[in-house]
Amino acid sequence: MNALPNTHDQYVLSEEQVDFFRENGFLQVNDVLAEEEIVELKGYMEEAMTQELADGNTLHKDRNRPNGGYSRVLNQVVNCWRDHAGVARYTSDKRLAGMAKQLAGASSIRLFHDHALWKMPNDSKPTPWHQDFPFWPMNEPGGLSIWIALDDVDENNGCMMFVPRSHKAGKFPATPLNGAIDVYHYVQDHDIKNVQPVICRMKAGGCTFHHGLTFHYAHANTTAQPRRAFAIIYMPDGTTYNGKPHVVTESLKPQMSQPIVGSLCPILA
Ligand SMILES: O=C(O)CCC(=O)C(=O)O
Repeated sequence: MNALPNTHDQYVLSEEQVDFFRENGFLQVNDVLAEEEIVELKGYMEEAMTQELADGNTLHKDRNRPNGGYSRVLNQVVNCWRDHAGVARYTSDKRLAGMAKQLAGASSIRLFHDHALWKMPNDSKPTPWHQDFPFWPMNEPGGLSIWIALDDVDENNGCMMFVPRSHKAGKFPATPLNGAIDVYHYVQDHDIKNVQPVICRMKAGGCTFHHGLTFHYAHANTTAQPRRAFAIIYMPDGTTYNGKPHVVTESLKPQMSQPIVGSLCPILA
């Protein structure tokens, strides 16, 4: 997909890009962050990650479990923006949220959460096929993610892959992402099993968007360097709570079937 005009105020996706997303459930957009922004965000993320590792708050502690544990798939820190004001600038960036709003076709879009997604070298495992929506405490499936590459990514270090149109196949069961179960096997009776996945290789500063119901996967990192990505999950304003326990909503205490709102899920665009 085309690079964006470097306006620094607002990014407007073309009708073709929006149509592509609506039809296929994902969209690659190159050159979303300028080089100096990539350097800055990488620095902020390293600080946020180092702090979390020191506090023992990442989901990386099970490295020696059978199947390698989740840490062999990802080192993940959720809601870096709450602890790092520099990261918060990017999490609330109106250029990024504006594109998400356009793709969702929403009148306004809220933050659900951000997360650092580091795929570490040494016995790295792929992120197995999955949909995100089954993990979210939301009734309506309008949420979407932006996944920003902070390093150049390809099949060797963990680029993403999407199954076009799989967001139209409905919601499948959620399973742990430690690589033990490949959720893709649930769709064996569905037409989408015959659809060729699309590999999204990118330069640092490029991004993909994916719908919460789109099946996606990331390759293992076979290089000697971490693969660093920053993702932000957005939800259309008015998205309601389905009661599922979730680390993001636990302090908000939303009411069943009521909109997820509050200072930790602000409107961003
Ligand atoms: O970064 C990865 O390996 C996977 C990311 C992912 O599954 C997501 O952003 O929903």
